[in-house]
Formats: sequence, C-alpha cells, structure tokens
Amino acid sequence: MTVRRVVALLLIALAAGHAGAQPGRPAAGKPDWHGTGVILKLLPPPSDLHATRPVVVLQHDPIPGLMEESMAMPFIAASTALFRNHYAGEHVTFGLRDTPGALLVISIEKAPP
Ligand SMILES: [Cu+2]
Repeated sequence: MTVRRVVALLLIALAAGHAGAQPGRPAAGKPDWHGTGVILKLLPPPSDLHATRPVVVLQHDPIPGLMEESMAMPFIAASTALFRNHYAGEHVTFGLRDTPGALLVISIEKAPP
C-alpha cells in the first residue's frame, strides 16, 4: 500500500469517527468495539501518517456493527504506551472507542493462540 493510499484511508477513518461520535460521552473507558487482526505497522509520532499522534496500521478482520469487511487501515492509538511489547506481524485483539476527533485504538492485546 502506498503512503498516499494509507493517508486517504486515515482521513476516511477520521471522518467516520467524527460522524459516529456521540456528544457527551467520556473519551476514556470501555471500548465501543472489539476487533481482531494483525499489526502491520506501529508508528510513534511524528510519522508520515500523523505529526503528533501514534498510529497503528492493522489488517483487521470484520468488526460487527462497524466494518463488515477485512481490510488494512490505520487507526490513531490513544497512547504510544499501547505499542510496548507489540510488533509488526503479531496477531492481536484490540479495542476501539468512538471519540469526537478519531476512531481510537484504546487497547492492544496479544491474540490468544
Ligand atoms: Cu477498517
């Protein structure tokens, strides 16, 4: 995937997160969705995809109620600390939270074998 395409997907993800945001909900807390997939890239800021926020590129499986197809796409991560002890190629489960600014990855766990 080219960087240009990844950037386009990130903008789509940001727009989707914004459109789906519900005002008045706290930004932290339980995930709105759980996903499974493979880490493609862990990009602490600054990166080509975001100047100030960490980005994780995931090849994710369908996420019921959110994205019905598998795809590779970038997500903004809540914190670079989420990247600790994770690596590209790892199978993971992750939590997503809908926030006003982004569809945010708020947890990353190694997938059970
Ligand atoms: Cu997706």
